[in-house]
Amino acid sequence: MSETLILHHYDASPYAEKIRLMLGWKGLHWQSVLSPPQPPRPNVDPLSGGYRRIPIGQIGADVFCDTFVIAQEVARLADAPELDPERATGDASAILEHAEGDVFFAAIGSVAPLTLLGTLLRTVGPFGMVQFALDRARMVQGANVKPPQGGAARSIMKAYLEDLEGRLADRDFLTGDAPTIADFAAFHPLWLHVASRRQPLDARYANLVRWYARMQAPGHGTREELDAERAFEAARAAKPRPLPVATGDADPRVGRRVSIAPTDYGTVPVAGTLVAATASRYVVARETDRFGTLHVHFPQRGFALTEA
Ligand SMILES: N[C@@H](CCC(=O)N[C@@H](CS)C(=O)NCC(=O)O)C(=O)O
Repeated sequence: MSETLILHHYDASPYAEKIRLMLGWKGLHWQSVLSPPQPPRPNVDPLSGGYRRIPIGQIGADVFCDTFVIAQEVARLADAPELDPERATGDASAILEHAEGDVFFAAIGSVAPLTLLGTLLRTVGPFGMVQFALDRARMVQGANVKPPQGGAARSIMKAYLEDLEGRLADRDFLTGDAPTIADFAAFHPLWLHVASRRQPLDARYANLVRWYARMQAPGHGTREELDAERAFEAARAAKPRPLPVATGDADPRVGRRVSIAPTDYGTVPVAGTLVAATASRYVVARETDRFGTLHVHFPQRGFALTEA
């Protein structure tokens, strides 16, 4: 079984940038399948069973939804436990949660609407811009979180920049001398902010500006472009890997038909049979005509499992 990570993503995706930089820091070779910036995503929907967010990871017949589990896979492939979000505690865990909570949405909500439209126009063209804006408006309407906008979003961003600037006063990375998952999680909303505004970080935040450059310096590792058919072949040719072993009491729902969906936004469910539940992860088996059995992995955190 090939142990190369396939990343289904699009270049402008900030969550994907978090993973691409982790791959770069660890000098890993990985395979890239480019997805459209909004559903439908024929390159990956058949594998995931309809999970709507990006990025999605794939190793053979195992499919990884959400950067929590993708980061765990990168940590495993690189033998780098500091990249595993399950191991983040204290400051690292607080930074991660904040960056991927309010700050992620504030990074966009704080940008003037006309500037944002200009950025979209340059990135995806006029037709793409309309499609994208309609898709995201629908996604936000159906969400269980309310993204901060305008003044509220700007205050969140200002406090975030100041907090990171202070943390970096006496160290190269947020929790010490080397980057951990906290640095990658803190980075990607800033990357989104910089890209959306089309302006570099304010030079007043000198520590932050240096850290931002440091984080980007290694690049993305060795990226090999694949078309979707090659990723499908990899799924067809492999069997799912052995299931993780749960510690503690077995989840009574293992073996039952379930559906699983994010609780915050993009809440499209995936259906299958629950085949494993560890302290942090669910694995759902999907029987498909096209690829045989696939195992789709989700974090427990931020996802709701319902019995079918
Ligand atoms: N918690 C998810 C969040 C992923 C996320 O929000 N991704 C954005 C793109 S960066 C997304 O999927 N937006 C909607 C879409 O692309 O359909 C993760 O860590 O993977």
